[in-house]
Amino acid sequence: MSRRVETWQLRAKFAATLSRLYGAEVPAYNTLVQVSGEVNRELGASDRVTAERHGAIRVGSARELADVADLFAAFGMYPVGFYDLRDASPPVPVISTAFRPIDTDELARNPFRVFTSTLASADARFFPGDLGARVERFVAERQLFDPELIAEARCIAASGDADRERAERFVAAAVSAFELSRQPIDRAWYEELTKVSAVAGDIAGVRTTHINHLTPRVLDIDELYRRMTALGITMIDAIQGPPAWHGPAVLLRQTSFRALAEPRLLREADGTVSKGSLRVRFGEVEARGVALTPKGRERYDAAMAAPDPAIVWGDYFPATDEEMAASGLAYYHGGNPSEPVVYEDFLPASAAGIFRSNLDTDTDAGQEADNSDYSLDWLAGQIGHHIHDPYELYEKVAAS
Ligand code: OOG
Ligand code: NI
Repeated sequence: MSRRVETWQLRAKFAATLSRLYGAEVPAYNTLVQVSGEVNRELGASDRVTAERHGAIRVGSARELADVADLFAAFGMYPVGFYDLRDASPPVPVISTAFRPIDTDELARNPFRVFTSTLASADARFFPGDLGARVERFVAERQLFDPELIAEARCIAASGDADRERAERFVAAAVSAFELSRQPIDRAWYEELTKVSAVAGDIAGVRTTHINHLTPRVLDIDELYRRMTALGITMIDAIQGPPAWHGPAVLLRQTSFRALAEPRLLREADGTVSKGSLRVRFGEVEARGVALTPKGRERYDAAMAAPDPAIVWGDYFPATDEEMAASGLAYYHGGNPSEPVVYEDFLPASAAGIFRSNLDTDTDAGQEADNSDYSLDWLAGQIGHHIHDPYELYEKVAAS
């Protein structure tokens, strides 16, 4: 009799297999994983930290996101939070959520999460005239996920496990949906979209989806940054998120290396296919700190609004976990200051920064009015899944 493979094991296998695929596609990612591993080993990181990854994917419509939601549910990953990156300055024309485990036990077993963005094609500020409708038609005509894969995901999600052979087949099929396609790309269409936003080109200029990046977790991101730079890998200018300081690390700090040119086939108007290259995929690394309460988050936003947050950080945050816990600024397991609750989510400003750092041009919101009605409730209704509130989850985790 074959042993059952549980949800968390499916998730761990999915993360590990995606990581192998991405390492084969983008070798600099392997360097990042290796250097993160070295830093982590020197600092005595746990197995959870060393195995920990997040991914980023991008889809073209709520219907495609619904498939993603069904697929990820089989891995015990559920939508948490709503990020409207159109509000960033400059804006990115997407709305996003993060799929991740939500229970303490599941997070401890494997916390794999995927930041998932959907193109805001109904927002006429970015897609004026008939462009939005043309994008929607193009996206409606493609199929990112085999309906059989989604049906299998629903089945496995309902039973909560799978036998070994079925699990292997399912994980392999799920991973292959995120492989970079070798199909030729229609150059004129891709370029028309790229003029609006490089993200629009990446999402709706092609008939498939792919991993945009995978991100290992590192305990000391400043040290990682120095080592990558010393290896001759060009990192983006800054580490996104809170500054380095001697007190408790909060939320999330991230940095990335610039997207690398990858060979892609391009189809010209006359039907000829030529070899070209596109620069969209990159490597990112992150350090995670304690999750902040709404009160702590307000402090965070206020501190980050300062011209140089590093200088004023101590005016906003106490230097010990004891004081953080006592002033209700952050979550701790059972209220115990030696057991911080790790921040499992993302930061909209950093996410927009990570997007933008890898684009050659910024996007401007045009003159047309935004008649779209994107919101958390709209998105949840479209995908037929509840979108969890991160604070409710941290409250629960802290209490458990
Ligand atoms: C997602 C960018 C956001 C993060 O870690 O904040 C992100 C993307 O580029 O698709 O991954
Ligand atoms: Ni990321």
